[in-house]
Amino acid sequence: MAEQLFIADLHLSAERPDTLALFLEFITRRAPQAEALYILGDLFDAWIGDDDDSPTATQVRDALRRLIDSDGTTVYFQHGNRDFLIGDTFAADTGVQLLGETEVVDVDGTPTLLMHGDLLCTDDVEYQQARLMLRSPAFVEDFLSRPLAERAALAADYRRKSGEATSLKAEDIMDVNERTVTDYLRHHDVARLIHGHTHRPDTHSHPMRQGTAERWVLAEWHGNQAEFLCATDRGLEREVIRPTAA
Ligand SMILES: [Mn+2]
Repeated sequence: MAEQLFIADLHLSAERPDTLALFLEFITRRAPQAEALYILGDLFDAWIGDDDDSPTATQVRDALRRLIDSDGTTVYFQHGNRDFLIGDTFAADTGVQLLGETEVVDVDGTPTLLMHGDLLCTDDVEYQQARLMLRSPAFVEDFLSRPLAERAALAADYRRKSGEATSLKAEDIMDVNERTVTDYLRHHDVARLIHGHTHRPDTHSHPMRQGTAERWVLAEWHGNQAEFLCATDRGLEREVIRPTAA
């Protein structure tokens, strides 16, 4: 049966060449076997605009384009908090289809809610306020109107100042609020949620009014090992990719 793959929190950047190499391996070796690849945000450690012509941005764009054009895998992209500025130009350049911040898709026959995950962390009031400010049209318009080099410097400065932004450790990211999780599940009338962001890979059960809902949390990527989810007619399974010996 056709496979659907789910990944999140790769945090690709020039500072993590091993993770970039493993992602490129995943895209050329594993992803072509799947019908669909869902990238649930934070593919990049920072995205400063679709005109970014850095080697990392270019390599990722080219790899996604090849996967979609040559191998026929459909690729969906949901924004993370690091790469929420990915826009229509990136989608046109690569062929990926941009998703909204909540999307319900059929995963092996089960309606499944897909989210990046940061919206679930409602106990982090400071973060949610910063999130609103960073995504306001006025902030985005002003930021994108600046020269590429200035945007790169501003993004680096922001990452230095923000604790979460410099660390991949789960303890530096607040976990989800249980009540918020069940509110989203109920609102979308689903019994399964897949998300990333918290760097706490696990599978949770949430008691609902009717039955129990599953919450699958994706792992963050590292250069020596990365975990992703694969859906087939056997259900959802975790799978690991490691670099092939050089
Ligand atoms: Mn995130």
